[in-house]
Amino acid sequence: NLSLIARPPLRPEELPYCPETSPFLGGPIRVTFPPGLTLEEIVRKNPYVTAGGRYQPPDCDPLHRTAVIIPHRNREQHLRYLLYFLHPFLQRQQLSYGIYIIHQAGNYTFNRAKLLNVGFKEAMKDEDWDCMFFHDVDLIPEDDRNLYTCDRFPKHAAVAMDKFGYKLPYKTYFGGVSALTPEQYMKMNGFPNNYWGWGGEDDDIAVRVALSGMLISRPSIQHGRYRMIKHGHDKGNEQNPRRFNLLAKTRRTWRQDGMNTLDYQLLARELQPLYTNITVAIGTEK
Ligand code: UD2
Ligand code: MN
Repeated sequence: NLSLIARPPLRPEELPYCPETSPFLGGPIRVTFPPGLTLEEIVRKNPYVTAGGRYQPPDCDPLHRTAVIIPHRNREQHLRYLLYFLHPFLQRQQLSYGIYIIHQAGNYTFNRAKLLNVGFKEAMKDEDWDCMFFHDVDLIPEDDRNLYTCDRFPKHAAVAMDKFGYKLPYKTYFGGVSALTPEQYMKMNGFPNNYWGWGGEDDDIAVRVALSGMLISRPSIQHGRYRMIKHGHDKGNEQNPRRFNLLAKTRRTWRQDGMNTLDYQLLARELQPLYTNITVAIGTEK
């Protein structure tokens, strides 16, 4: 019975600022996957989340506004688990936040980085976010102290994943979860639009960070821990055979490919209870 669900209270005019460190942080998170989890159950557990997957702390004025951008196609179960963990996690950090699912329409080869560019553009239409988190659908953060806020430099957050033995696989690794301010994002002309299929786009992004004169910031190995939900290779996201050639040219191409050349067709924008769904046609490889 929906009428029994607690409603967020009206927001008083003046709220004190939220504290620098949230009192709700609990440290390590026990990540297990409840069988038969439904979206309705997640909605019930997050009564303060409003349409489109938005949230404001009820009793203090947040210091940070973070948009979480998730590239997606055909990973409904992973999405459910991510939402189940991410909503309470972000609330414990006392953030103002919104969750955006960027859904690639059609069956053509997947393009993660281009979807992230679309997510950036579409999320910024809603609000002046001060931090964008670019988040794989299958990565669950395992520690509350992995703050979903931005740093002085582009942040690579997924530094310690179970699949890599909880350490960085290589020094310039930038995959999984990363966070940039809109200024940092525009300074590097966003992400590449021309990586179709699996691989290489994360390394290209790391190269763009360096080429635009920035460093990589990272949480500690104790805090930046993630579990990746086990999965096989997706149909429609085969290894990109061009990735090495593209990477060799990034130095020459990054200014001509990115946010300044992004084109796509917005097919739908829906305010779901737990997220804003952006369905987009992003075209095909040229
Ligand atoms: C690694 C990186 C990832 C990316 C990818 C290469 C990790 C943890 N992550 O992921 O950031 O650089 O290599 O492209 O090392 N997706 C869909 N549907 C699909 C295919 C992909 O939703 O059919 C999305 C989804 O958010 C997924 C992400 O794209 O998490 C990356 O794809 P993946 O999980 O198949 O690749 P993986 O785990 O090797
Ligand atoms: Mn994955």
